Amino acid sequence: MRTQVAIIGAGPAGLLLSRLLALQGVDSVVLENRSRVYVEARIRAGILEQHTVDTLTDAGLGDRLHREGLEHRGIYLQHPGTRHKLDFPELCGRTVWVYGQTEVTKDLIEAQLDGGPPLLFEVSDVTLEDVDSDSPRVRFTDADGVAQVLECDVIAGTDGFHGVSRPVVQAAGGRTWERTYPYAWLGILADAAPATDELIYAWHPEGFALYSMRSPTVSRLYLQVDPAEKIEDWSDDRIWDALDTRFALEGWSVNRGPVTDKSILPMRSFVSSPMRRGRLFLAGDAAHIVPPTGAKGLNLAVADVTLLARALVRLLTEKRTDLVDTYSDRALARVWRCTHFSWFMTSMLHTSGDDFDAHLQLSQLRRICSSEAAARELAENYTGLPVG
Ligand code: RFL
Ligand code: PHB
Repeated sequence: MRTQVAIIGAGPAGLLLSRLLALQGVDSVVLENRSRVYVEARIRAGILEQHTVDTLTDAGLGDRLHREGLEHRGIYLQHPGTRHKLDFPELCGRTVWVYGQTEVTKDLIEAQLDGGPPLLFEVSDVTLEDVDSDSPRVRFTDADGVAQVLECDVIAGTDGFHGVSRPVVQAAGGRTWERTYPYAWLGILADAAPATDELIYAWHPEGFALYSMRSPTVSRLYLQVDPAEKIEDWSDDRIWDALDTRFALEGWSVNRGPVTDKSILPMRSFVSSPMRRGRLFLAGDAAHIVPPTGAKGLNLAVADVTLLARALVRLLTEKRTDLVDTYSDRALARVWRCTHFSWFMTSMLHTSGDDFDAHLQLSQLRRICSSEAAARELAENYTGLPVG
């Protein structure tokens, strides 16, 4: 087998890269170690920045997004007794969209299987070879158990945090930075109409809570919990009671409904540099992880592959290396901005039990709710800065 770009991993980063390359006449093969059903069922991010929506739309993937997605013009920031709306169009002229990552992934897979480049599910034993040469290759075992070799010009490592690509880059030298936070998120999906028009980010002495949604009939809610908590210890009633406490506001209440999914997610920041070794390029969670408080993970993956697609088209069709040579630095500049913003939102909203911390957090929240300059800084970062 031969292709121009071998793409490891069919998450949003790998699938969108394949699509963007195909639109520019560059062929690729996507190798995914999970099944289609598994990949399409993973519940993850829910907020798309303006840039992400524009990129998907320009790539011909915007039909269902514009039909079923919900455009949001702001968020609420809450601390006990106060709920304040940040109006994004007023503050920075942009909006965000609520459209689940599961739906983005389904749209990408459907487009790929409908005449797009090959997408192979359930491959195993993926190994990358000769990435320092101009003709690297990928060995893998296909779904029928047959050993295969994929010769290529470039390998894109879009295989997420636990993939095989990052270790190959780091083996040639590089650095990683990691921060784990002393809290986790308990997330639920519920068949209940959201009781709010915009997302609510709520600071509370008992811990942070986030009110999000997937559709007019499905709510997505999160609670800050200790990372050692076991999901079995959280009955639906206990979760709803905690949500009632943390979102409490006079004359308003959380809408309850059947809980259809429940899990605990760890929170970490992680950055790996450089995002390139020879002809192997990393993008998305393979190179970086942010805690979800800034809603940045999926959007960063899309920003990376937007830069990478342009750089690879230039390399493979014009034989010019300028954009691939600067890819890692340009991508990392945005990665660090989003890493900072995600850390900032996380640090401002999650309680530690320390009273000094609590006073600093409340002071920062009041500042954002009373100063247009402070609110604009949050709005610009949340809705997404331009991709350079
Ligand atoms: P993905 O989505 O992890 O996709 C990587 C793909 O690579 C496959 N893979 C391999 N394939 C072949 N060979 C191998 N050796 C392979 N190893 C792995 C995997 O099966 C997978 O299909 O990375 P990508 O494309 O970079 O996309 C990034 C986003 O998925 C991610 O940033 C966000 O979902 C992060 N994230 C969240 N972000 C938010 O903004 N809000 C959230 O609420 C939110 N929740 C989450 C999340 C990430 C989670 N993970 C990764 C643990 C919840 C979870 C559980
Ligand atoms: C979600 O809807 O899953 C979501 C929204 C905003 C975040 C994180 C997750 O900051």
